[in-house]
Amino acid sequence: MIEREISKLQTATLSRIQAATTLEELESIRVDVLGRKGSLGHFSKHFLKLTPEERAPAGRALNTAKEEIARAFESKERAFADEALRQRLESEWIDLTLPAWGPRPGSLHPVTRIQVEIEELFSSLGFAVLDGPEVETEYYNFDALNIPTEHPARDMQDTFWLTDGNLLRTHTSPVQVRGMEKLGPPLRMIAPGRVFRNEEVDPSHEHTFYQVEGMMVDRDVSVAHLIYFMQTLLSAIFKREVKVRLRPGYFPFVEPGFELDIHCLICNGSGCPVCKQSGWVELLPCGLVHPNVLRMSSIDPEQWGGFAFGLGLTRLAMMRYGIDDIRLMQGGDLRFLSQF
Ligand code: FA5
Repeated sequence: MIEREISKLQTATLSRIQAATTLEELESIRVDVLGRKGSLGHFSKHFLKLTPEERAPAGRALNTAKEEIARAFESKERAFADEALRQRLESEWIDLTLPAWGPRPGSLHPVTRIQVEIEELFSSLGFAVLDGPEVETEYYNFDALNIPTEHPARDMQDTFWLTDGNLLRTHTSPVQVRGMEKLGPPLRMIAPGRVFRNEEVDPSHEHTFYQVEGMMVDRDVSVAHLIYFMQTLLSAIFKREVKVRLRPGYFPFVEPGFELDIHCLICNGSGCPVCKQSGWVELLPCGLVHPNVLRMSSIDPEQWGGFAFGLGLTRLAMMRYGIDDIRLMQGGDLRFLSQF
């Protein structure tokens, strides 16, 4: 029976189509079955040998087989096309809702943060914020501050001398002199900046660190003014009660001179490498401006008086943030810096 043969071929072809895994495979099945010399065409040739009664059901079976097989090809091709599209979409997929890469946001260095706070505080108290050069002349760094060439105070600060006779400033105090020369009395100024000393580096000493110079020149300025401004400064920075002590200190450009020390906030006074086991950190030398210094800047000490201070800004930042080694400050380690 030819119908049975056709039906067998139909079933076999449908399962070959079903099992095909590539378009090429499908194409070769098409050639095998529907091609000019394909198996279905082979049946058509046999039709001539059939009786008219046999021909009608055989023709129907052949048409059904052709239709079924054509439908199976079509649906398999669609499945291949769908799969190809799915794979392409998957490989080209991007999530447009993800944040863009962009540069990583930075943050202000702890020293800069405190510097900005101090500048804002003193500006609100009527102080000008001045800047001065990091490469200074010997005159501004020493002579104009009552530190003559032979004075032992020059040995207190190991200096980086430049070959042209200038130096890297060892403190921000030269800006006092520049401020007095430029603005004259009455004067309220601060001068934050970087200073350099040829020192042995340890947990509390750097060769490059920051200070804030402060100066007020007016009539009848006394130690009471000095203490008031120092207390205002420290309570604004620490936002809590901090223990301080004032002891006599010698600086040729102030008379009397003081050292204001802060109770070590790293160890709470019990002793650590930052406070050199003493419980106190030297933070803020200060005093009343020496008459010679006023005179050198053409200010009459009979008419005017003043106070000055030189705050160790890097050490202040260490106390504020509990940083126990000054070398971290300029080490450039992002693990440290990204905490601020
Ligand atoms: C001076 O530099 C004076 N010009 C300060 C001054 C100004 C006194 C005005 C009186 C009137 P001194 O050398 O002590 O003083 O330094 C001031 C502060 O800088 C110190 O209290 C300390 O907090 C900080 N400091 C000094 N040396 C270092 C260092 N190597 N590393 C980090 N901080 C330092």
